[in-house]
Amino acid sequence: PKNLLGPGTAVLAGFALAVEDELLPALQRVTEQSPFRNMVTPSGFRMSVAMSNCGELGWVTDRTGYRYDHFDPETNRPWPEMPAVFKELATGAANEAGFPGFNPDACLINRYEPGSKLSLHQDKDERDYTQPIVSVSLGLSATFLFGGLKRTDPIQRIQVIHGDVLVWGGPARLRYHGIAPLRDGTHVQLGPVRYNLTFRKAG
Ligand code: MD5
Ligand code: FE
Repeated sequence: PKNLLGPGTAVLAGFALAVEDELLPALQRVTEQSPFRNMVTPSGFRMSVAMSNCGELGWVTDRTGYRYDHFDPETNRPWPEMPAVFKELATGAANEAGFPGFNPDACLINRYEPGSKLSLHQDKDERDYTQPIVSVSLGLSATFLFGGLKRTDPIQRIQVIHGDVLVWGGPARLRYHGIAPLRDGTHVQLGPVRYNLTFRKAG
């Protein structure tokens, strides 16, 4: 795998395509059980990215803060189980990137529509920063913003397309990152939308 983004990163171009026929129906089943919603940040802004989760723990935000929770606050039920095809894709990608034994307990599902964005941030709500994060891009392409360990470090931009899998671990785990506003478009299979599956060991 290439680590053109620096130590601890891997870009596995098209890695998810081999399982897309199982992945897309599984995504549909999960989000029928826990539908997409636009959550509110602690400062009171509604996010332009709509989210759901599967697995033992789900990432949530509301006026009280960010956290991982066993329950979906919209359905008051546990998050849907992580489909086997999701987990196997994530562990396979982590392994390929040099992180054997990755055992994700959380999968955040982000849905971007044209104009949706994710501002520059670090992922700091997890317990163990030695565990990598695996990100699967589906649908419309996006510009991934990749900074450094400080907010003011220079930003690299890379395009991520349907089927790409990125892995972040070790020295890259706490790098700032974000997604530029999604451009207009329609994906042949998924329509005017980008999905990102973000696998983490949260607990
Ligand atoms: C996305 N999601 O495309 C991205 C993919 C999020 C989020 O950022 O927090 O939901 S995950 C990209 C990522 C994770 C951890 C570290 C780094 C990038 N990194 O060091 O650049 O919806
Ligand atoms: Fe993030």
